[in-house]
Amino acid sequence: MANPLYDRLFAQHTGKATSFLRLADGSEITHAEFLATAARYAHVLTDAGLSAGDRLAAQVQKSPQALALYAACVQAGIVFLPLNTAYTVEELTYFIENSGAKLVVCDAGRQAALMPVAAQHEARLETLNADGTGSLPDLARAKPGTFDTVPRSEDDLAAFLYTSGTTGRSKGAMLTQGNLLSNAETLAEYWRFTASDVLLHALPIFHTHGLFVATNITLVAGGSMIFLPKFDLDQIIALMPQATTMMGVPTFYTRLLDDPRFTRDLAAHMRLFVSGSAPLLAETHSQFETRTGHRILERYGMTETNMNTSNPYDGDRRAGTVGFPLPGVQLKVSDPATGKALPDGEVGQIEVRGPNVFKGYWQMPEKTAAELRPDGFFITGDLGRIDADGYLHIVGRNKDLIISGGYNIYPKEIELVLDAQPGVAESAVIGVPHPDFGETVVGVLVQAPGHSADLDAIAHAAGRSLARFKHPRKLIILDALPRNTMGKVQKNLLRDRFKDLFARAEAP
Ligand code: MLC
Ligand code: AMP
Repeated sequence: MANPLYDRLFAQHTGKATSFLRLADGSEITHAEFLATAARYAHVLTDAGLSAGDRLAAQVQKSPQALALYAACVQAGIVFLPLNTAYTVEELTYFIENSGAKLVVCDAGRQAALMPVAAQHEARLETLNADGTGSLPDLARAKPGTFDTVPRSEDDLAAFLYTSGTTGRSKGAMLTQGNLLSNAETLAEYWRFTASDVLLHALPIFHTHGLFVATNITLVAGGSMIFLPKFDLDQIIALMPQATTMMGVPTFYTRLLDDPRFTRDLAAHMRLFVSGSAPLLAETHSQFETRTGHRILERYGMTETNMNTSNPYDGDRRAGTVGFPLPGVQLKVSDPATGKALPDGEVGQIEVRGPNVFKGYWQMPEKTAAELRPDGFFITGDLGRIDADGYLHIVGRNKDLIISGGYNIYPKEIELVLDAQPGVAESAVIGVPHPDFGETVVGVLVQAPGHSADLDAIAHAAGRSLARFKHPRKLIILDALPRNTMGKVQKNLLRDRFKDLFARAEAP
């Protein structure tokens, strides 16, 4: 019986002594070793009582073992729910509760804090640390290195990725085997990945970009990855001559350009640089070409849809555009008020349909219905226009969202925390330009009459509830928030007023 995702990504490498992962210390893990670890983990998971369709929530540091946990879930038909390592216990509690995870895997450092949460939701808890130790690998040691793959169909769920929303509540995007597989196959071909590719992998593996785009494509093509725990400029520069491809968020590319060691020679061996998850400035694109001779290939995607569009591999990679719809993906730009398709050249909301589009939000039928049309088109919340040559330009967002260093931050979630603080009457959270992260978070507060807000205490409270990357980098007190005649806060006026707060010369 088949398990399409496991068969295509992993089973094809069974027994291969070829290198799959190269680590920063120079050691290598073969496909066969990797698959044996995954099979052992799959035994641990099923012995713990998990079966096909159950959820496993993992907040673990990036490591070969963490990736093997993903493979184990695919092989056993378990829905993999990877979580940002920056999330606080408060944030994790929601994900565990909402997903109904049967097993939580976390770093030993988080075990004490998460044990009561897991217990309260009748989930088991195992540990997996950055160095590959922990109770999960301990249990796995005695297990066989092969596992009978659990049959699945393309329509079965493979992963949940949580994405926040404009109401401040995170939604679990349900991704099927077919969603992941179709996109990996399309991209591997579109970007010409082969078994000789070596991908410099410095992205986190709890998001679409690092897990599904980078890793799944490499697996489909049979290539290998230089697998780094995080983006470390020195490591990237040292290892780039051994790689052929890299995928990154724009911050990767601006950081490289800021370093004089990043030269044409250093990038000479590279075949392809891909950028996505946030807008790449046209200026970065052209500086990169001047420095290295490479034109960065920019593509556009999101958690719910995987990748939607890409600049061409062979044709003109145009700065400031995200290229054309991928094969199999239909895209339209529609009028937000009527939903009707607009002629090319006009700005409207971007909608996409295809085998890449998710199944819906976990246990949130109204939210699914609001964004996923009955005819299969998903309303992305991004605003764009298609130019005369068919290239898509993303010109803005129809959703209140900040993208900082490739991480999505929903202002509402932060406003709820700020509004609850003593002395705060109301708040507005905005994104302002930042030289390193593209955008960063600023909180604007209005004090309650007769009260004064303690900014240090507020920053402390935010630290307890929210992951570090969501913290306002600056809190500003105003007498009142600008509002339109309907009473709606005019965030555009605030963004404009504070746009130079982090201008390059004063960047922290
Ligand atoms: C880290 N920090 C951030 C941050 N990353 N703050 C805001 N935004 C971020 N993205 C915090 C750290 O906790 C630290 O806090 C301080 O900022 C400086 O940290 P740093 O050492 O400079 O950051 P670093 O660890 O180097 O991380 C920056 C980064 C990383 C850009 C390399 O954020 C990253 O890898 N981003 C990629 C995100 C990604 O994969 N997105 C894909 C989503 S999928 P302090 O104060 O404690 O020092 C998706 C779909 C699609 O969007 O289309 O792909
Ligand atoms: P996420 O929900 O984390 O998957 O983020 C998806 C969002 O990132 C999209 O809806 C876009 O707003 C943004 N995004 C992804 N790729 C690009 C890109 N190349 N240019 C501009 N925005 C992008």
